[in-house]
Formats: sequence, structure tokens, C-alpha cells
Amino acid sequence: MLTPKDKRKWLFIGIGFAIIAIICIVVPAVVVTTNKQKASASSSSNAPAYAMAQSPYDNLTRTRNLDELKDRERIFVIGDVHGCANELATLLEDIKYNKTTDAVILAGDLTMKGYDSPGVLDLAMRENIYCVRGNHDDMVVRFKTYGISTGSIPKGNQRLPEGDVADPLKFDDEHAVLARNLTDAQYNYLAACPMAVELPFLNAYVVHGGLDPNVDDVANNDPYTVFNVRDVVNGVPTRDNDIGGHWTDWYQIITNTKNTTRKVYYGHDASRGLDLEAVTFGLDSACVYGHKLSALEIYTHALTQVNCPKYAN
Ligand SMILES: *[C@@H]1O[C@H](CO)[C@@H](O)[C@H](O)[C@H]1NC(C)=O
Ligand SMILES: *[C@@H]1O[C@H](CO)[C@@H](O)[C@H](O)[C@H]1NC(C)=O
Ligand SMILES: *[C@@H]1O[C@H](CO)[C@@H](O)[C@H](O)[C@H]1NC(C)=O
Ligand SMILES: *[C@@H]1O[C@H](CO)[C@@H](O)[C@H](O)[C@H]1NC(C)=O
Ligand SMILES: [Mn+2]
Repeated sequence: MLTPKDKRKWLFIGIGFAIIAIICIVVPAVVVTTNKQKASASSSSNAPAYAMAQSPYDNLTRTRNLDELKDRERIFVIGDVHGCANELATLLEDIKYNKTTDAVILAGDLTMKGYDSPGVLDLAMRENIYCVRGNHDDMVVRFKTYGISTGSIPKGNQRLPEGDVADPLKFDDEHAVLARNLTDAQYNYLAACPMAVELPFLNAYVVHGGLDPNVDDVANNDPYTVFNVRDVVNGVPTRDNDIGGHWTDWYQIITNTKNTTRKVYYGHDASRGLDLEAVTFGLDSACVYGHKLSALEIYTHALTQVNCPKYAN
């Protein structure tokens, strides 16, 4: 028989073990779980490991959801226009573009290289055309945002002060010449072209260069890479197009391991030209270099092209 004193003793020992068990098992479990939640929250909002600094002057919208286009009869994506305003106007006529019932999305690099970048922006504004930002557009925007913020865009070969960006710029750059020429309306239009346009009703995106298939939230892509990617070398995207493999092959392989097939319409790779694959659709057919300007209709994949004189090398 246990005496009342023994009972109390065993009761205290039991309570002691319970407290030790709580300290040793429950507390660490809670801490580990909390840390895991923190880690997954921060990794999902993190840029990929290869990302460089983002310019304080890029004034960039990462993604724009264009669910509003779901009732349009036709949606066209047009490749790099690069200042070829007349060819864009001809292409709109050829597709019989109706801004009420159709939509047009420009796949970036509206500006530079060609003869009338401001004219392209004016035409795009007038025709309610949608857009994403290209690598050349990005440089023009960064100069102009700097000009708006500081009062002027100086001349000379000093660096635009942007931190450790992947593509540092100097004020004697040709993109600064166009930036000095842009009206506020033209700048506002160009600056508002996002890194990526989402068409959720088609599970499709429009970007200039490409997307990293391992980044689940498209907004977490590295903007410089989205504007510039052509190839992938050992799993790391690069601007080059003669080493590694085409980013679209990598994109297709990773997409095959996933449960969603996110289509990507893009431009930027004039040397590869038109490149329509299963889930990626390359539309830079080198208009400014004397080839063609291309419009792909997303529902039917009907292709319309116009010929372009050679304006740049
Ligand atoms: C565009 O389509 C709307 C609706 O069908 C029509 O009323 C309008 O006349 C069309 N505009 C042109 C320029 O064809
Ligand atoms: C800048 O504007 C001037 C005058 O409007 C024009 O002559 C020139 O071609 C423009 N330059 C660029 C790069 O757009
Ligand atoms: C950034 O761009 C928007 C248009 O998207 C414009 O309204 C705004 O003024 C710009 N901001 C700066 C600092 O220039
Ligand atoms: C893929 O998605 C479908 C439908 O949402 C689901 O039933 C299936 O389990 C998913 N498969 C994988 C491997 O996640
Ligand atoms: Mn480009």
C-alpha cells in the first residue's frame, strides 16, 4: 500500500516528467514547425540565386493579370517592334484589328534600333495595345525615371547610379538619347508595361525573354533574366545564345515534371527567329533587321506577318 506521502512523491515525479517532456518534445517541435513555416514563406518570396540587384529607377510592375481580356474574340501577340512604327500599323491593318473586340499584346522591345520609337508608343497608346517590358525598354525607362527623379538626364560617360545591376549604364548610352526625347505620356505608357502579363483563362504568360520554370510565383522571377534570357547553362539562365541550350528546352523538361502547363509567348531572340513549340512561342522574327514582323493569334495560332526593310544591323 502507498502511504499518502508516497502518493504525493509519485505525483510530483509524474508532474516533473510531464514538464520535462513538454520542454524536450513539444517546445522544440513548435519551434521547428515555426521555423519551417518562416523558411518556406521566405523562400517563396525570394528571388532565384542568380538574381542581381534591381535598379531603384526601373519603376517596374512585376505582373499584370489581364483576366479582363477573356471575352475578346481574338488575342494577338506581336514580337519585337523596335521602333518600326509603319510596319506595326500595316500589321494591325492586315489582321483587321478592332480594339473593342480584339486585343494585341506587344512582347517587349517596342523601342530602340528602328527609326521611330516615340511613334510606336503613340500608336500603341492610340490603339489600346497591351505590352510587356523588353531589355531595351527597361534601359530607356531607367534613364527617364532617373531624369524625372533628379530633374535631368546628364550627358557624359558617368554611370547611372543603380547599385550592382547586371547591366550597368552610362549617360552617353543611346538609350539615354531616346529617354531625353520621351514625352511624359510616352514614358508613362512604356514604364507601365509589366515584366509579365498573365492570361489566367488560358494559363498563359507573355514576357520578353523567358521565364524560369522553377519559380512557382511568376512575380518572383528575376526581371533582368526575364528581359534577357536566351540560353541556360548548367541550370542558370544566360543572355547568350551560343552556349548551353535554348531556355525553351529546359522550360519544357521542367514543365513535364509539373502538373500545370504554363504557356509562354515571348520575343527577344531575333537570331533564332519565329520558334513555335508546344508550350513556348517565340515571336521575334527580326523585323528591324530586314525580316518580318509577326502576329500570332492565341486561340487559333493563326500567324500573320509583314515584310520589313532593313533598318539596323
Ligand atoms: C469593332 O467591333 C464593334 C463590335 O462588333 C463594331 O461595332 C465596330 O464597328 C468595329 N469597329 C471597326 C473599326 O470595325
Ligand atoms: C528626338 O526628337 C527629335 C526631335 O523631335 C528627333 O529629330 C530625333 O529623331 C529624336 N531622336 C530619337 C532617338 O528619338
Ligand atoms: C512610374 O511609372 C508610372 C506609370 O506606370 C508613372 O505614373 C509614375 O509617375 C512613374 N514613377 C516615377 C518615379 O517616375
Ligand atoms: C494533378 O492535378 C490533378 C487535378 O487538379 C490532380 O487530380 C492530380 O492529383 C495532380 N497530380 C499531381 C502529380 O500533383
Ligand atoms: Mn530584346
